[in-house]
Amino acid sequence: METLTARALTAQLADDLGWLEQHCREQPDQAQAAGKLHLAAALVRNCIGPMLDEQPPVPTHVVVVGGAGAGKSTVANLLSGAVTAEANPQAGFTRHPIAYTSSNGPVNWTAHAGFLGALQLLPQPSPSNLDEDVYQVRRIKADPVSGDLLKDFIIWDCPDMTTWAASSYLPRLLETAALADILVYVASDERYNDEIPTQFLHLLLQTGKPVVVVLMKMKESDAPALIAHFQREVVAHLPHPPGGGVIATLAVPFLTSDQLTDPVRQAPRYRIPLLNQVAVLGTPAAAARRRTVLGAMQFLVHQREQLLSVAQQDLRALQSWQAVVAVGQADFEQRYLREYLTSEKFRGFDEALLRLMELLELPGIGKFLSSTLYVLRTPGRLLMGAITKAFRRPETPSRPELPILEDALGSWIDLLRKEAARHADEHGLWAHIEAGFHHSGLAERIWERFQQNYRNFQTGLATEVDRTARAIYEQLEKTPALLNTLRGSKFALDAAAIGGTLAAGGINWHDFILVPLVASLTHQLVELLGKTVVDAQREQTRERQQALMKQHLSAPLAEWLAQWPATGGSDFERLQLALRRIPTAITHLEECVQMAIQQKVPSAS
Ligand SMILES: Nc1nc2c(ncn2[C@@H]2O[C@H](COP(=O)(O)OP(=O)(O)O)[C@@H](O)[C@H]2O)c(=O)[nH]1
Ligand SMILES: [Mg+2]
Repeated sequence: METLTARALTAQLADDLGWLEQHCREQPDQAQAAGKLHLAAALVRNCIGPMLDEQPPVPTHVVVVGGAGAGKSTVANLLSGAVTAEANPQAGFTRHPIAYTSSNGPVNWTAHAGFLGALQLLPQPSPSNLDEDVYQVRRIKADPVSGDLLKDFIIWDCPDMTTWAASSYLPRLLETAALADILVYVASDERYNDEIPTQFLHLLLQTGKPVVVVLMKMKESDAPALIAHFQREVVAHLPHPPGGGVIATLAVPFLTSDQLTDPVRQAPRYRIPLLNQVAVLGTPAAAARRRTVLGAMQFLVHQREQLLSVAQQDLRALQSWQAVVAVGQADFEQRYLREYLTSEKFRGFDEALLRLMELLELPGIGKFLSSTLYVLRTPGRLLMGAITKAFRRPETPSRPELPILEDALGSWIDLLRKEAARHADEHGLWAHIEAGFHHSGLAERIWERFQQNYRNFQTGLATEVDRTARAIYEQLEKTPALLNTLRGSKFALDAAAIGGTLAAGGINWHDFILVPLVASLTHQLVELLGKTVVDAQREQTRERQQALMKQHLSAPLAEWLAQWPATGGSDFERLQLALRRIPTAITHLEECVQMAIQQKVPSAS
């Protein structure tokens, strides 16, 4: 179960990193970042995966890398002790990785699932210049003089480090370099400081692997000076992670053709120091492998942000799309408020106002008194009514809601379409959206969404308005004490005003005008208070309706639009999946590695 989980995890992480690498290669100026992603995926496949899968630490992998014509194949021969690597003056002759191992060395080490990623094991020996996604294993008979280094070591000869561009052999080189427990970096006298190989070396050193540098083809007398120079000019500027870094710089001066054809017997002076370095770094094998795996893990942890940063352009494009969606949304909501809500009357509230006034009239004997007052108020009421009517502005009939929303949506869609066309050549995401409008009926789908959401909005709204209007008088009905106080106050106000008017002037002919007028005024006052309460509720409802529209209609639509480019199996959906999964997978993998290493420590020591 544990193994299965770890295996699934490494497979998924390698897959996500691989996807990101491909995505990265489709963008300009990202070749180096793509290389780094390939290396990361290859470390997961070739170092971490096998270790979690209980693969034994033997054989130890020694990988020879360097620039074109530097002498890699020559060094591979020095190490293996057999002249089987085709040293060739033609640059880029070696096109796929070739492993050299003893004929009685370990078997089955290639069997691990995912070993060397896309590279297939060639079933029969082939020339090194076969330009395919393959690797081959050449078995060498042990030489009595050279000893049998190859019994526990595999020596890998690799394609050249010449470019970051996605030439077919760059991924093959990175895949094999990731496998290394020990790296041998070869540079020739005349090109020891070439930019591209040095950049590769810089990257590879970040994996914590130990590197042995071999400088080739100088005059023997120049060797010490060249070594010093290389250390000062190159090594000093390279990373030195714990356990890794450039461990030694060796010189192999220009060899004679005899030495080239029989390095074991003719060039032991140069061969033995090299073998010693490799043997020291590779023994014990378990410690070497632990260093490889920990280094790979550290690489993933430290480079996590950088690995994901290749998606920055995509995220920026997605954010700018989302900003355009938000501008459209704000505009849509504004139009609804301006063109519809502001002039909407909420007729339900006028009814609520009537009910409220009715409630304030006194029941029983009070009703008689109220009726008297009602009669008294008649002239005033008629007068006020006439005044109000005279001064009320004619009502402009408000436009129905749906056409306003449809117009607003139309402009929103126009904005999106226009922006998509404007930015289409800037980033694939915008091109994808433009294609969405042109070929996948994006506008129609927006309309469909809108209609669905509009129905939800209407249902939500009907219940809401009804509930608020009812709540106004239901609240009063439910609290009789408050209602009676209000009724009493209104009556007292009426009575006091009338009484006051009479007392002030004695009974006069003009009281017949004044008393009804005052009674009417107090009623108007109370009605105004009631109206204020109801109007405040009406205003709240306006705001509430705006909020409901946002909740049911514009916000879900905006959210759907904002995410649209990253749905429906698009590249951006895959991208987001990778971005989400990679960091957690790395954290999880780190725990697995720590656990596995702790379990292995007692048996290793
Ligand atoms: N005479 C001589 N030729 C060398 C030496 N090192 C490399 N070469 C030649 O330089 C060419 C490129 O070397 P090779 O090992 O194939 O480089 P690679 O492309 O890095 O694998 C070949 O023709 C080698 O024979 C050396 O020390 N002496
Ligand atoms: Mg070669």
